[in-house]
Amino acid sequence: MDSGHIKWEQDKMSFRNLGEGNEITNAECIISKRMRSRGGSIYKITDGEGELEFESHSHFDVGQGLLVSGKVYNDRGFMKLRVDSLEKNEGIYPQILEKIEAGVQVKEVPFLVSGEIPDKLKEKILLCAKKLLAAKKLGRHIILRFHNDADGISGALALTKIVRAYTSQQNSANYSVYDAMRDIGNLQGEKNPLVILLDFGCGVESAEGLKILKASGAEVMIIDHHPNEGKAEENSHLFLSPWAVSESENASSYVAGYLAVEVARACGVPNVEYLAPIACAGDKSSILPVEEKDKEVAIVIDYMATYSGFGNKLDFYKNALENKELYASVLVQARESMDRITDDVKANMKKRLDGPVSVYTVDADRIKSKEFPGKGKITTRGFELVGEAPAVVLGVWKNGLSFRINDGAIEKGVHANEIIASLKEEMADFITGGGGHARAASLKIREGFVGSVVDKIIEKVKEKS
Ligand SMILES: [Mn+2]
Repeated sequence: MDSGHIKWEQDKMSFRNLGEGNEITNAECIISKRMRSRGGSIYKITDGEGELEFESHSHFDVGQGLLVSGKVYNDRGFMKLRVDSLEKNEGIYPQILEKIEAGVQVKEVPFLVSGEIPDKLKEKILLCAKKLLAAKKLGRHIILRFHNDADGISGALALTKIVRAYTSQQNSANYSVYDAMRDIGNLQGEKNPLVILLDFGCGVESAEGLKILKASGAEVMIIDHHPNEGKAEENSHLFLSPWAVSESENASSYVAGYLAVEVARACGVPNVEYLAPIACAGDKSSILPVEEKDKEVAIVIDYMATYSGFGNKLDFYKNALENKELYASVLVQARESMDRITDDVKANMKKRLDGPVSVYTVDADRIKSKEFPGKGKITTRGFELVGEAPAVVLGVWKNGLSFRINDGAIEKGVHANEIIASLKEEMADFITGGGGHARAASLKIREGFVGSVVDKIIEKVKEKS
């Protein structure tokens, strides 16, 4: 058989430049869409450069690789294929995906934030954009897991303006082995799925889950701004993180929602910019101007996220933000809850170290709060009360604590993530988990040992200042 001849013909015969009457032989392609029609289905196929349609009574899944032969005809303006032969082929997906990714056009718009970090992230932002646009063209199956706060949720709202995805709320900063098993289970039978983790996944406690997910064959994209202590680049295929290009503790301020908005803008999504300051408001980042309205939206999202469970779909938030009455009512409740705790926080706050960097604790178990505001927000409220002098505020409760550290203390080299890393080594028996940013982080501690961990933290702050 003259296989060279067939190869030559295929090289010439791209779906892009096919016309009526052309014949194709064993063309490699992928089904990118299935539409019902009377008595059967219309399938859209792509060879990575162009698209064709064919009708069939057989069932094929989206993502199925095929070798097709047939003749092209014009059906009221659509180029369709009268199929002579058709053979399933599982091996060609990656090369066609690669072709599509190489061919999609992204928009190079100036970023919303200028500076070294966004400049260095440009290439990764464009790669994420290409991957998502190509995924859309190919009808790829996508799972989008987003962190359950204003940053993660506004980022997810931005990404779903690019592609349709199965969205699922993640009520933890770690991607656990359980999470991996659940995702792998849900992905059974899906061809070349893409899993996106947004605003979480960088911690050491995510590494094992990520390894398993990656080994399952899913492609993994991580968009996160948490310090990359879990070497997430090794356990993912595409890693968009300010920590990949910077070691400054300010890297964290390039929040996940902001990064997602830049990806959406590179995809040409209009009117997506408004989500970036909401993400910044939620995570207290000042890379963009944040207005009162952004803070409002962030607190509404945070309030709703606190009361909603794992796996929550994104539409829940989208609908609430569009429903004026619900939005106003949630805002009132959230603000009242925040105001209500202020006196409690003042009463339960103690100065534990008076020095160049002071340390305060807030006993979060004594604050009358239901689920909202949670421990982190209680700590933040304490933090807002201490003023400008270099300070560390620790919200403490029976089996954990939360750090908030201000600029003055950061400048003196007091970084929560570094303290946590050394505590994990020195007090491995007491500390059961934790992580976070230089300015904001949290620890899980065995009950009964929170006091000794606080003492140790005070010692470490003293050493630095
Ligand atoms: Mn975040």
